Amino acid sequence: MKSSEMFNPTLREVPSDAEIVSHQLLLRAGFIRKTSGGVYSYLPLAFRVLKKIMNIVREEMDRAGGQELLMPIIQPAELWQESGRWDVYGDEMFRLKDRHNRPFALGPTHEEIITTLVNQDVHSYRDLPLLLYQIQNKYRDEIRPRFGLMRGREFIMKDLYSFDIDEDGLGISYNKMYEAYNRIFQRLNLKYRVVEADSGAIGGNESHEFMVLADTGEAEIVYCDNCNYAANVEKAVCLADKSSEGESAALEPLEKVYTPGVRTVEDVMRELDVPVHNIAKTLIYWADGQYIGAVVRGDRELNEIKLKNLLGCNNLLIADESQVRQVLGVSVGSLGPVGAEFKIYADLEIAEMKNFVCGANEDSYHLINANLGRDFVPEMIVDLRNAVEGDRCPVCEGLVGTTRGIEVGHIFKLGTKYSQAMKATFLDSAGQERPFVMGCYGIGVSRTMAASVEQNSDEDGIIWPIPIAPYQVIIVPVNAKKSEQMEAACSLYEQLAEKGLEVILDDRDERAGVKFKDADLTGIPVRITIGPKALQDNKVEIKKRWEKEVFLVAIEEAVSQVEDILNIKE
Ligand code: 9G3
Repeated sequence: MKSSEMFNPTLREVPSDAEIVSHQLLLRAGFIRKTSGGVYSYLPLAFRVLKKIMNIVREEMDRAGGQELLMPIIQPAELWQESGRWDVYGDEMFRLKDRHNRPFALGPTHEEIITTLVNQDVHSYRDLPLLLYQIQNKYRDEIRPRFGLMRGREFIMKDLYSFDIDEDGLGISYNKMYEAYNRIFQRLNLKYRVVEADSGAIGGNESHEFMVLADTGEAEIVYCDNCNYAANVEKAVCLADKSSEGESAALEPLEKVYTPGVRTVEDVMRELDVPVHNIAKTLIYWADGQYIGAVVRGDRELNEIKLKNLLGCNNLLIADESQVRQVLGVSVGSLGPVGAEFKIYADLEIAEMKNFVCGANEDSYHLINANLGRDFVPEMIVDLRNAVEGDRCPVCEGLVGTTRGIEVGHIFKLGTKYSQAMKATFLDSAGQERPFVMGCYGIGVSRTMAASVEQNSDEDGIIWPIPIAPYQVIIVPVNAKKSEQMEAACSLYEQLAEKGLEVILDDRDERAGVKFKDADLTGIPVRITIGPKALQDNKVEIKKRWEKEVFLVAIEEAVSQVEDILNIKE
């Protein structure tokens, strides 16, 4: 492809709303353009990258026994009503009506469609297991689409669904996908980590996420280098702290103290001169129609996912200042578990604390020397907080660290949640009717492209890994007007193309500096420069995008040198 003929509109300035490097560089280098908030056009270079990612995904899905199909984007409401999910997702679903006023959604995912499809045509255990997948656009009306391709409202997903006879079969299908995903992310040259994950609203009981390691990732990962435990912070288990075990500090008498203007944990620390680990923080939630209180140590973050799973509720909303005032007649800064009129759930650490400070459920007052058991009895004492760096690993009790990641893959054991709700059954070997045992497995294809840029760039632009680079080689004649340079460039171009390589010839009448800058920005792995001086000695210059140095090679050697770099052998 000649640069002069390419649709590759680059930008000098980074649009101000592009916060992360992948968004900035994909825009600047002319890979994507915003069509609407969270909705992007993939320009030719991006589409080449996407096709390469899709092909790697496809190869590994096929190798694992998957069969590719393509389901509709337009999905009738009835199927979602059958599964009970039509009313679960609210405004996140793009909803539309046809001319007869019948309701539809733009597919956010395809559990309902595939379950219906398989139920219609699969009747016997002999037809199982079945692994079906597609690669397709998905639609989710995110409240805040952001970070370019990371959180779009339209995005490309590979979704595979497994159908098995029983849990053992599901285990086998799940492991196949686990292995296939590892192969995919290795082939994509990504630095990633597999972590235990919460299944969320989708249901089921085992789930792993594949996280590309990046500081800009939205997910927080808790990991242990001692034993390899790794989990999303949403899921990471916190152990009860045993450090104070055996200590039997005397329980001091509970006392109410006047604390005007004291609202935050910091205020309490300062005004009452207590360390933060001796303060209990109480948060009020509206949980499916009732108020409940959750208590964690002053310096801890409450983990809403743990609380939600514990309560088994659909809707969990924190009560704000005005709701707390209205319902409990007290400011949020004075909330506490002692004498509370609602159920209290206490974090494990609260049970270990002695003589702590908490709100008195009365404006301008706190309690000192509060103790769980003596002064209040919670509904439950459970792990409710977010894990932090330095916590004990729940597996080996070593110290955990934390890091950030971009979720590019997520696999779930669904069990029979969808097949039961949708009455999707088969006949087992004894002629018994049984629901399919299902799993679902997703890869964010467009997000994976962005994640790759997030991990592979420098101050000059993108550095595409060879397996997904839009083109592998760019040839830059220093002066396109000089016929001997252009002739050498064209000859090399033909030879490389003959070898099946994907090559750009920068034939533009631009200064060499401009062409080098664009080649760097675009991230093409290998650059061949043809300049007047080297050409006199029959030499050209080769540069790898990920190294600073250039080296000269004889022009007849150039093709085999490039092949070596790209590691393509006949
Ligand atoms: C919805 C909306 C948003 C959603 C869902 C449904 C997330 C929804 C979970 C999944 C799970 C798996 C197939 C491939 C692997 C992942 N957001 N999820 O079900 F209606 Cl609006 O999509 N799906």
